Amino acid sequence: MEQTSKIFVAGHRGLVGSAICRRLDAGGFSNLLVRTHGEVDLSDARAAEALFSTEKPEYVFLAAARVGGILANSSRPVDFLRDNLLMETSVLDAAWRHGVKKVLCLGSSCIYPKFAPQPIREDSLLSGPLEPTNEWYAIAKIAGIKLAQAYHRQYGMEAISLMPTNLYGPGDNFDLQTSHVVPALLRKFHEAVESGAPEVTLWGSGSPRREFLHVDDLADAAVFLMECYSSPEIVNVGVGEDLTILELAEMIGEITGFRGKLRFDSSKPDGTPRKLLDVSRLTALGWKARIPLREGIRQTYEWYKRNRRAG
Ligand code: GFB
Repeated sequence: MEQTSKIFVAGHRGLVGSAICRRLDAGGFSNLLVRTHGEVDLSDARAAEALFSTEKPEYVFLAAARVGGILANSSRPVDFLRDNLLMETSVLDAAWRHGVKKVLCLGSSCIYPKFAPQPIREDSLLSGPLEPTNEWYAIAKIAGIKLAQAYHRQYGMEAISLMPTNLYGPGDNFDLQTSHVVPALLRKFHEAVESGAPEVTLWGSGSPRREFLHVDDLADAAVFLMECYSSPEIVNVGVGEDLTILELAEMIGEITGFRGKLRFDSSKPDGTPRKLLDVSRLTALGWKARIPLREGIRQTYEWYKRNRRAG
């Protein structure tokens, strides 16, 4: 990418898209194209086609997606399957029709089988059954990977796909029904400290293991791969280590100053027992995550408090 290349960041208001914009700005890329969902609905193929035809972007970061935590995924299957399929299809097709030089697609570690050998290598894709709580989203993201590979194979379009592990960071969704675990726990602990509540309730058993990547690290990896990677083979993006949800809760308790008890609501799902990514492909390409989990969560907590006050 040249610093003046026209770069479309689809989904620039989301957790990932906003981090990619920050990273591109910091890198001196000055010709970013962004549109809100209200301006252009990317799940509408005609709207995507009109945008590409008028604006002619040269590079595309496809960060627009319908995303959410374990409960949102299992309770709104149509939104997660349909909306993601439509967005991937319209953006990849418009990109091909209008001669985009390269597209970067974002998947997720939940595309891998529920009981994939750990750490999970990229070749585990489609080797076993999926985790039922997020199979709708996973199927949409697998279709996105295959569609990108298909455009590469049939038309020679450069389209690469990254599989990030669980993400967190500034700009995350803190709604307790639809969020992922890190923002949910930051909010629950913060509100418990504020109100003096003696306990906080977590979902599931606390025993599942998860790996967490700061979204600024993901954005850095995305720009790195956009510049130096062109294979249609997918690439995992993670930190290479994980912890249990209980350990995560204890860390967030320390950061927020919560000293009460933890309770576990076993009526809520645990999801997959573990999904630690094997990051050797990315490491061999020369990229490594830099933000330690405790520091990243502390910084996200500061962001949350500032933005909560600002309403
Ligand atoms: O982050 P999370 O919603 O997503 O949940 P997944 C991770 C773990 O934290 C699960 C537990 O075992 C939850 O039961 N947990 C404990 C909580 N307390 C809470 C809470 O208050 N809120 C939430 N949300 N979780 C998602 C997929 O799975 O991961 C998506 O559904 C996507 O498709 C995303 O892939 C990265 O890691 O289980």
